Amino acid sequence: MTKNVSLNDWITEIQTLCTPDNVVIWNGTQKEYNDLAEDCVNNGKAIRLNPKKRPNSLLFRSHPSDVARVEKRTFISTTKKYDAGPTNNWVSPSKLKPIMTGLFRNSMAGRTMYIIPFSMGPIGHEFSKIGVEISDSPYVVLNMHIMTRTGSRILDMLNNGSEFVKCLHSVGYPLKPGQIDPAWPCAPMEDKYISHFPEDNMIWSYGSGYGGNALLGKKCFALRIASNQARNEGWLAEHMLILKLTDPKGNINYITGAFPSACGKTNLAMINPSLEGWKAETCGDDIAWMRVQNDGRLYAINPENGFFGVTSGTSEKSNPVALATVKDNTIFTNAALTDDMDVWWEDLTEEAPNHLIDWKGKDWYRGSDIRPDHPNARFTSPLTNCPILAKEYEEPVPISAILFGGRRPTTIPLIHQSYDFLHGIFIGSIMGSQITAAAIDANIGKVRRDPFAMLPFIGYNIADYINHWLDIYHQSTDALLPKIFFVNWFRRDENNKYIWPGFGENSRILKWILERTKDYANYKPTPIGMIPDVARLDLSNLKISKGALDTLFEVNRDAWTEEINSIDEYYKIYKDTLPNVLKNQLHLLKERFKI
Ligand code: GTP
Ligand code: SPV
Ligand code: MN
Repeated sequence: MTKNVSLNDWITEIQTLCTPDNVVIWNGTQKEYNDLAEDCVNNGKAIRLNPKKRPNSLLFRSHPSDVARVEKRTFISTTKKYDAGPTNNWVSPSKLKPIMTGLFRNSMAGRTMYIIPFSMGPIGHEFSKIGVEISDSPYVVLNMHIMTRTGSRILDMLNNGSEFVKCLHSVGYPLKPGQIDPAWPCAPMEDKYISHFPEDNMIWSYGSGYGGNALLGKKCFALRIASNQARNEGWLAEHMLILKLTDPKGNINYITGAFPSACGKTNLAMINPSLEGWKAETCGDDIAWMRVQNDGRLYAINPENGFFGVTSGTSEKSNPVALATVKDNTIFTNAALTDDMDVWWEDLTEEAPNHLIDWKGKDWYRGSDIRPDHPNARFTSPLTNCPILAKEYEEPVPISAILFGGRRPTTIPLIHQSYDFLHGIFIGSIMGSQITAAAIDANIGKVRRDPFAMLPFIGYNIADYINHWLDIYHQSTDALLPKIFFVNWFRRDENNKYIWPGFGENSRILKWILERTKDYANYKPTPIGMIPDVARLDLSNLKISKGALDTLFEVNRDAWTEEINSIDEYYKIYKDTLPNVLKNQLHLLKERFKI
């Protein structure tokens, strides 16, 4: 056992409750990783990819019902319903704990229980937090090994009495003696619970083995629990990428970007700028922990140690950096398998191979009308695989601009800037985006409000969350805080095609953004915010029609009247808790439109 009494007590309690066959403490060595990976291959849980093409890499195929986060089964369990707020599923701990204790009872029978000590953030950094995940899923262990800093170094800190977040996970599929384990065990939807107990700094996840449901350091800890810790301690835990940009003169700036799930964070974090002389480096692709420091500036650090990225759409043309990142030591989930034991996904190559094994393990032939990979298929790779990883990725970096964004086929221009920080908070609060395959949802493609790209991840009441952003604002001033922008790479034309080429070409917009943070680029005021003077935007060597540009930068009064009506309607979720800042900003927006 360990030298941490509360950890020992907890391990004993869970062992007694879940009755696993074995208990293993994860020390985090490469040998353990290799051995467990080999076990998974031998037990039919994983496929080893061709070592000549993809060294030390695995393909897992999930159960077809367990392919993404399950927002309907995700709960914030607080004593008072108010503390979960109108955007979260709430059940009181006194009701939820007995239900889940019943599910966890003997849930690990026939399985090994792994104790995974991990650090979110660099080991020992003053901003970092420790967690311990107990899980009966080898897939989770292998992924946590890549996604977090794990093992004996964290155990040492726990042995010295470090506090930790308790993260309990079971796939919810106990085995009877002699029963054969399926490749991807999980529980039926109605038994899945992804539960957060912020009052106890505790997470209980039952029934799913996939991604954010099961890798508890990620969304459950680094966003939902950490947002509670951040609120109490005066900082921010956000669903944001962190990007380092160096302009042709050698000036360095850092930006963050909050886009909803599967809306372009990883791709922007790995951008290959089309503009000559610009250099981009990755600090983080999904989560940023941010604090105002003594100089009044907002600093961000990535608490993760790996990428859990969407494969779909990733190609040599769209994202060569991601392709280099996944070249070895990578776990793929729900990609298709090629005849030479490598992976394939939609858009990897212009034409699909003739024959594949699809993500359900069935033969697939080119021309089939179903796709061979799952739209939420993912890669898990260490940060250090990324060829453009910034050398300061383990340091907090000062942020010049915050980008909000989403998938909006209409209405929202390619880029606009908020008039000031408070207007920026408003823009964050009204963010809308089409629902993607990153969560199991029947309404893929429907636009929903996703404030700050945090709708599924705010671990407390959204009104308090907005007020917390105000508190951060009051820790500094407009002049020192990042400038706030909204981008929309996803506007579509009448044929439903994206109008803007996106990816590396987004560097043109980043250039304008950085100029705006220094205040020397031209802009045009509009009722919704400041947009570029298109005549002065750097569109060198880009083929794009005048008509396309007109659409990309249009602020259409009718469309915005509809948008404002929809915001009015949406704000009703706050009832009498709508923060004044949002009321005032909505009023100002209406005034600027003379509505
Ligand atoms: P999560 O990991 O779920 O949080 O997603 P993410 O925000 O990191 O999104 P990601 O960068 O993985 O992109 C999701 C999808 O959007 C992929 O299929 C990308 O190819 C596509 N995408 C990303 N950036 C762009 C862009 O600039 N233009 C277009 N058209 N598609 C993009
Ligand atoms: C997201 O959905 O925002 C993700 C993937 O980053 S998951 O880890 O499954 O939450
Ligand atoms: Mn994400």
